[in-house]
Amino acid sequence: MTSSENLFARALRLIPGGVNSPVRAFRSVGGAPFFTKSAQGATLTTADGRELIDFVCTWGPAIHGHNHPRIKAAIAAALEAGTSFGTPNPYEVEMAELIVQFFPSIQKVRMCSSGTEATMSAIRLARGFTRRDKIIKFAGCYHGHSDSLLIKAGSGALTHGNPDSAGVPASFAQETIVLPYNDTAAIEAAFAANPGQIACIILEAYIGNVGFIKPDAGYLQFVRKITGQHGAVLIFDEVMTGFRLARGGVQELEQITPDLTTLGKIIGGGLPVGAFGGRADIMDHLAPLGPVYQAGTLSGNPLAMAAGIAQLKLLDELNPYARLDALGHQVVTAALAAAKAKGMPLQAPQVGSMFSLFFTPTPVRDMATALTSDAKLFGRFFHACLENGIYLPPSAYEAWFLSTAHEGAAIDRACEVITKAIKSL
Ligand code: KE4
Repeated sequence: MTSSENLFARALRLIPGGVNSPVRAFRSVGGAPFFTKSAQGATLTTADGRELIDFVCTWGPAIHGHNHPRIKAAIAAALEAGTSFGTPNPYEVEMAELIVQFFPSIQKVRMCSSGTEATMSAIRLARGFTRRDKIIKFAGCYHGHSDSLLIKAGSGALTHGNPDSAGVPASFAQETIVLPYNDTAAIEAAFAANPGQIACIILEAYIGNVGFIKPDAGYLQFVRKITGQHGAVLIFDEVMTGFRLARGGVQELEQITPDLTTLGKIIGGGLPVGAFGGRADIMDHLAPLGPVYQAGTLSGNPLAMAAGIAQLKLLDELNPYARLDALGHQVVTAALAAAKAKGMPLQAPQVGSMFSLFFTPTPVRDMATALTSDAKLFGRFFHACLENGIYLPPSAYEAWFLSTAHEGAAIDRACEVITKAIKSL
């Protein structure tokens, strides 16, 4: 096995940026990415033989740690029967039954192969169901890379967004209204300025993609109420938070019933997966029943379903949420204590096994306040941790994740390193 440096040099010749997903390239923290040879529990083993305690957890799926024996065994058993059939298979039915059991708001569900597919399909479904074109998303929320959603906040609350990515036609961007998160007046104004035109609001109810941000008290209840009043579909994007923050995600914590929910990550047990589901009267607009087309060669893939079923059953058996919250609290408590001792401003929002550190004196409640965080300082912090065997998300604007496998030695070691790293800044 060659070194990360050698692998990266070869990758750069053939893969744009040397990576198959941009955040992996370390562009915002500097330096070159390492390549992972294997993963077990809370640990990654790099191509250079280094062992790193992992706070990315493959961006969420590894809630029981990497390569869990139960999930590995489930994949192996499914593999005996083949890898893909292109027909309905028994695993899909079992997965659908588990999802509706965990998420009471989901009456019907459709599987796909990524979170991007799930949110893209949910928006098309909301547009087809309401026969309206405009959608509302929030600055800082990331819902995958479909054209309608790669739109950054324009200036002012009601401005139609400007494409965040080249290649998104202005005609697409004009249908996406980007608002500041945690701002109820902005939502009211958007509905008043676009009467009868808004198909849906899609949001990360707890944001994980600009760092971790919680909603103000009552905000989500407001969003639920105003979408109901205007006949707009409320989509909770729980690709990241679903099954992670609670058995039934944020909608269980907040006791809110969205119209549609998108899922991914954990339900694939580490294999490619996505899902969207919700009210049956909306879902029944999907082909082959209704006029909204959506499809996928590998949707409901038996290996991914078997892995996800094993993962969800393990969650049901272990009910690890209090343990995960204690672990997350242990990390942010250590970081805040180290920053306090140094007189360094630090925000450390945390719920369960999702949290992040913002190097700013400003309480973080939306993208604008998140961007007051010192990203350069985070880069130095990131590398001080990596040098001492702790791998954090390689961006100041991502949520950290941990797993049940972090309990014990790994979390203690991580708190030690994080404390020392903050002191060294
Ligand atoms: P995927 O298409 O990457 O499976 O899912 C898109 C997506 C949708 N919704 C939410 C709330 C998400 O967090 C994501 C993907 N999350 C990123 C982490 N910030 C994936 C990491 C990456 O892009 O490589």
